Amino acid sequence: MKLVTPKQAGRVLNVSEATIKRWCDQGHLAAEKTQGGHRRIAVPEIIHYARTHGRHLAETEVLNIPSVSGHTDATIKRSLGDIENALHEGQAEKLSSIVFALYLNGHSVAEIGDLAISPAFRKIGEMWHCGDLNIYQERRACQICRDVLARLRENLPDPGSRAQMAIGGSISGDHYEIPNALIETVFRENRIWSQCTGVNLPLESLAQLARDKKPNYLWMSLSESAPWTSSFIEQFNELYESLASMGCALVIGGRALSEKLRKQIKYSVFCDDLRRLESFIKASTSLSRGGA
Ligand code: B12
Repeated sequence: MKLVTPKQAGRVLNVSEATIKRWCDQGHLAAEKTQGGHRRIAVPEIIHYARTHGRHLAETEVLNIPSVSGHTDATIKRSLGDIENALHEGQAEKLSSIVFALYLNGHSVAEIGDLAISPAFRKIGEMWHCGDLNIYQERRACQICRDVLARLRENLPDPGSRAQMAIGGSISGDHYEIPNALIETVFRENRIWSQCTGVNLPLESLAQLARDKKPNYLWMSLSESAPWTSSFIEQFNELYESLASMGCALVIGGRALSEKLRKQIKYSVFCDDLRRLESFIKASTSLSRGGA
């Protein structure tokens, strides 16, 4: 993780080096100390500070994050057209700048996913359907979106060694990566270690993964209808039972989960979007901490 000096942090947050040192010493800005006793601040902590205190970031190149100048007042509503353009034109830097700006302006990853990225991909799907977009543009849009989300995750505060863990992905026949990349990022933003293990995974392999890693949450994104035969449903429900006996929540969501199917399968929570997932995480983590 990239660390910066108080002087560099001051340049980025537009305050003096002395102010940064004071914030560190008062615990407002998390800092580590070098062996020589000098303060060093992790980039995600600076981003978190700016976001929670409504401060604009200057000289973002010091932090090695995308430039957000030109998007400092970005809101989801105003940015939607730019996100669509960046995706179908394959402009990775532009997409990064907008997503980082939205995040810095206080939008959660769940909001960015539900209200900007998902609608932008729906538009891409419509354009592809009407022949206005080539297949390579759709594939490239997925690639840059995954890269931008990975870069955002790198810049989220460390959940800490005692944090919970979430793993997940999509089952055989389902190749949709973007919902998984977003879910991974939503967990991470909510201070839960998360890892998407991939798409098109046999159910048995996900079950083995859960036995090996013993996560607190196992998510499944179901965008493409699986062959939901009675034996597959039985296998699915057995997975739920074995997760429940380990104290692991099975979190499901995605376009392919019809109401009829949901009545036949067992799960801990169904989320039709990422904001629902975020509420579930917040409720579960507050319960596990003994809160209301
Ligand atoms: C990209 C894409 C693909 C890519 C994906 C590549 C990749 N690397 O991920 C690939 C190449 C796999 C693909 C293939 C096909 N596709 Co396609 N695809 C899309 C597209 C454009 C975007 C999908 C996407 O990623 N959206 C972004 C995500 C973030 O949004 P979302 O899926 O809505 O998910 C949200 C929620 O559902 C929720 N969520 C989802 N899962 C979960 C899970 C949990 C736990 C939680 C909490 C939340 C959650 O969170 C998200 C944010 O709100 C859609 C268009 C659309 N309308 O979505 C078409 C679309 C889905 N595809 C379509 C078609 C026709 C196909 C093909 C059949 C094309 C073909 N002839 O080969 C194949 C099917 C192959 C297969 N077996 O899967 C049609 C489906 C039509 C239909 N009604 O069934 C669509 C709608 C395009 C269209 N307008 O015609 N596709």
